[in-house]
Amino acid sequence: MGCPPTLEPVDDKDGDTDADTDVSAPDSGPDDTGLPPLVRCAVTEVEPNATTTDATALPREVRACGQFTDRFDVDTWAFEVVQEGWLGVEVDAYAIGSEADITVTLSSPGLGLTVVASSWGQLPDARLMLPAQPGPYFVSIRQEGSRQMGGEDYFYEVLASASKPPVETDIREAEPNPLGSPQVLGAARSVFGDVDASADEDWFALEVPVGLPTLRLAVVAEALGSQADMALVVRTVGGTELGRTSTAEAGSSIDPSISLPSVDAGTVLIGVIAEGRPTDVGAPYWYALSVSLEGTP
Ligand SMILES: [Ca+2]
Ligand SMILES: [Ca+2]
Ligand SMILES: [Ca+2]
Ligand SMILES: [Ca+2]
Repeated sequence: MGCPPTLEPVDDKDGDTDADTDVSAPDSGPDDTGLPPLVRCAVTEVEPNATTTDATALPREVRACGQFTDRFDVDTWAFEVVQEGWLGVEVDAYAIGSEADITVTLSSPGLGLTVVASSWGQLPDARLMLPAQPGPYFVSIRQEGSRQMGGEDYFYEVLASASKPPVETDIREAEPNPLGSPQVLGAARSVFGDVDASADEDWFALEVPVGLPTLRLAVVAEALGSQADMALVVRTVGGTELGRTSTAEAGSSIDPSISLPSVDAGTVLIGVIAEGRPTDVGAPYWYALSVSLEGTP
């Protein structure tokens, strides 16, 4: 197969209205990312490719194309990470007009990594962003649910790319950081952390000064391709709970945030609590916590 001939022009996000349909002469218009325009469908899957042994090679930084021949079709792609760094894996289907609902599994058997993504943010397509060790990686793409069909309307694009760190933070969490021994934030206003173990809780101690009683906390994780499902808890040193949120209650945002208008001066304890499955541990499950203190409006 090739790219579906019925594929409508796709917004290539470079500010013009044409699509980059001619892969031999990528659009030279300005690009939001500062990176060269992506080449689309320079690689197409080669069936059969259901397993890691017959995977299609996926060059980095290239949007490759595949199609589900029927609802049981599984497509496996293989690539190599040669240098430690942030890795992004995106699979688009819905976003480019496909009928397919997808589930994506990223694995690196030698590294003991297996992570499944089926959506990100408010979109039904899948995106993974994680700090990656060097080694061979596989992306397995299948359809989700039994009502799926196959054929030319059931296509997708997959991209594996090296990435800058998706967030900048002042400090990194230091495990162990249980409730009884929280990490002191000091002047830091943002922390990078991850889910180190099953039911991980990361606790931070924040000094609330007189005159800045409004405390706002926000976690960014799933919105940027982390698979971490986190909740936030705020309590006094004495044990009184001042606030709690969870992703289930977060409304329009998947990642939790909390705003407390009048916190007494003194130390508060901030807990970032893993709510995912017990196996949701390791590099794909990271978060950034940001903290702000303001005066009464
Ligand atoms: Ca296929
Ligand atoms: Ca296949
Ligand atoms: Ca942790
Ligand atoms: Ca911890």
